[in-house]
Amino acid sequence: MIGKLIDFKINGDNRGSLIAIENNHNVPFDIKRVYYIFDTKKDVRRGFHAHKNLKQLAISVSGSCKFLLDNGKDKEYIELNSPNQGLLLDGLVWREMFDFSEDCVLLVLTNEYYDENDYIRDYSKFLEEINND
Ligand code: T46
Repeated sequence: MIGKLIDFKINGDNRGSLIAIENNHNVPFDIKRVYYIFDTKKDVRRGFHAHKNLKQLAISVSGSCKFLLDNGKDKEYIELNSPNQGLLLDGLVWREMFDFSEDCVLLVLTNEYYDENDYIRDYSKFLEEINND
């Protein structure tokens, strides 16, 4: 698999559910940044880039969305539709996100601060990077 799915333990009782995420325990990196994507308009596709070094864990804490992942050789489609499942993205992976439900809140944890220089936003440059890797 290009992306790795991680299942989180649900601490549930008669009041409801709670999930805890901890640095280097159930997330395999130190978390430096958290962002979330919400209110995505109908039929919008986002992403269209790869990262040179960033590690990320994406969780659809509400609703659902789909990822297309591409490592330059293979492609895979993953649907995130559960707050107890995270998608780990590590290494050179082209990603696109689509089919966001109206209520989707996509939470993303990362191991680095935001750095536009880490993005590869051109697919042919992405393939060049893969071949130089
Ligand atoms: C990724 C996918 C899953 C910031 O100012 N700080 C941030 O931490 C981020 C992530 C973005 N921004 C700014 C940059 C743009 O002006 O927010 C705007 C939207 O970002 P972008 O077009 O990169 O969003 P997506 O949905 O295409 O991609 C995002 C992440 O950028 C990316 O790292 O892997 O979600």
